[in-house]
Amino acid sequence: MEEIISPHNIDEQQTIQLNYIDIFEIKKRLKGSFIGKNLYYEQKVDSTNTLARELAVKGVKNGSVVISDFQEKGRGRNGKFWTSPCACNIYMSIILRPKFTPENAQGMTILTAVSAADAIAETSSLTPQIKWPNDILIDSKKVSGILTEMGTQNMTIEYIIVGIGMNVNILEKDLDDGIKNIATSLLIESKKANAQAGIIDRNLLIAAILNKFDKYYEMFLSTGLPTVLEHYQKYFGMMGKTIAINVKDKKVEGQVVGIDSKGALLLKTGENELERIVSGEIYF
Ligand code: BT5
Repeated sequence: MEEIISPHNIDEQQTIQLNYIDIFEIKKRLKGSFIGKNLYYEQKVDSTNTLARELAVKGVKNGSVVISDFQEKGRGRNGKFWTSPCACNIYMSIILRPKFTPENAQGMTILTAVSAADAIAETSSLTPQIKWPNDILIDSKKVSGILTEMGTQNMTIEYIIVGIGMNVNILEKDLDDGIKNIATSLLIESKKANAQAGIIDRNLLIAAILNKFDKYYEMFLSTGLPTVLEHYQKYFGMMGKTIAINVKDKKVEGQVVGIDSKGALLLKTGENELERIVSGEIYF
């Protein structure tokens, strides 16, 4: 396989040499019934979510997955960015064609978060935490983000795209200045525990995430989000905490008392007041 050094990873010693993602290495590890049976790989894309949407509109199969080594216009929620600088991280999107109704789509972010957290916990000695709705943190820093987008017609889902960005092998010096204080990578965190920690195999990690996704998606379809939430609790460090959250232009404060069966955050905002938050930006 061709070896590359991305421009962002060249330092004086050229210490890090990385391989491109190898979809055959991923495929042979997939255990599920349909997720990733169709794998699309592009070395560089604008955004895997954008390419996934184009493929979804063209009619590709339920469970198809788009993976890339670079994104030039990686996206977060509400027009925010996702820095995707080197062939050292994970940028991928899963295309779903569910039969359920649009209000269940938020559940996809929940089950993707628990899939990603499980995969990290299983393939490393790190302890991931989930920050509702779409962040995976390690030691309070963001290592992964999820972007769930949906195409509907007449209140029927045509497709859901679940995008996962995960900082895997990026080094601290290569993190963009804008995110240096809030972001981390699996390698950065692994090296804190063990200075000798080596490059993490992204093919293995991608397969682990997809296998977990397959498992939790089946669980979601057969028994609903509450069963998935039982697994989510393990990583959910927010229960009982008092938080402030920006919902559109409004700031809501309250105590986290749970997540409901559609994936919304439940906040106790007064003696007898409960607020149901569908999306927002949390500040502790
Ligand atoms: C997210 O949005 O966290 C969703 C990120 C989803 C990225 C994946 S990559 C594959 C697929 N294709 C795409 O184009 N997107 C998806 P949000 O919660 O809005 O967070 C965005 C914020 O995270 C930014 O405003 C930054 O503060 C921070 N951020 C940006 N890049 C980051 C990175 N690489 N690591 C950690 N934090 C980052």
